[in-house]
Amino acid sequence: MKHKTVLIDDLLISMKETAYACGKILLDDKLDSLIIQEKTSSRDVVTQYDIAVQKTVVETLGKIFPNAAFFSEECNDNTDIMAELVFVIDPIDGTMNFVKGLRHSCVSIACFCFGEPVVGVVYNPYDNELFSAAKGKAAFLNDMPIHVSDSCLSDTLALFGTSPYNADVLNDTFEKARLVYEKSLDLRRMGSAALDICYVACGRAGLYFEASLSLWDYAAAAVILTEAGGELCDFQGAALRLDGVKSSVIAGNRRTIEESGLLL
Ligand code: LIP
Repeated sequence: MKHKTVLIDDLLISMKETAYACGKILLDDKLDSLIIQEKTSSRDVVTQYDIAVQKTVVETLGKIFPNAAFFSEECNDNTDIMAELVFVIDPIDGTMNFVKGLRHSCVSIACFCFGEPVVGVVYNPYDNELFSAAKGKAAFLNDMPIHVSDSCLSDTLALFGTSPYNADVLNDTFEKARLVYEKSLDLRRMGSAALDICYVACGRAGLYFEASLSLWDYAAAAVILTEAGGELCDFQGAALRLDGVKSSVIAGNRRTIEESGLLL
């Protein structure tokens, strides 16, 4: 058991240091020399900065933990998510915000042990805010403890995502957005799922939802929200998928999730 505790502490320290280093890459952006490549559509792009951050994470953590595997938005071929040590990476969550200079993006790094998420780190370099958590050890923002709001939905802001990579969920998303808008103080679409979930974790918002997300979008923030006393489920009320298949996501406290009317 001690070995596992030491490993978890080592993971947390190394992941935080790596996230800080990657934050410097985002801050050093030369937006006038961006190389933007389309992936599945004009809404789904990757830049040289995504690749540079991913390379930094893989090289840094791979040197410290040589037996680790990596499952990243920009490179996830044949990674066994059930392996002993897997880092799940979104090099830049909020890529379109980054491309447009909207300065609301983050580096998201999760660590899975045998398929169980045990450490999450989400770093927004623009605000110098590092959200972190290790399973069973509470959640922190810049090393200060955080906890979800215990307010009812009508007293909180709600956040959502538009799943721009999946046009099939467009109508359903905006029907849900209206439903939640009418039950909350107001609605925000900020553009980074990981930061949205972390904002719920620290009580800035009471609820977040999005119809279709990849594991790397929510893996790290899910550890942080859970350790901050929050809950996550999919639109059917089931536990989020951790096998790499896309999932819908609702994040909040039990009360706001039930009050939202989002559960099918
Ligand atoms: C993005 C999410 C966002 C979602 C987009 C995309 P990316 O992550 O943070 O909330 O709406 O579809 O998944 O692609 O910028 O890492």
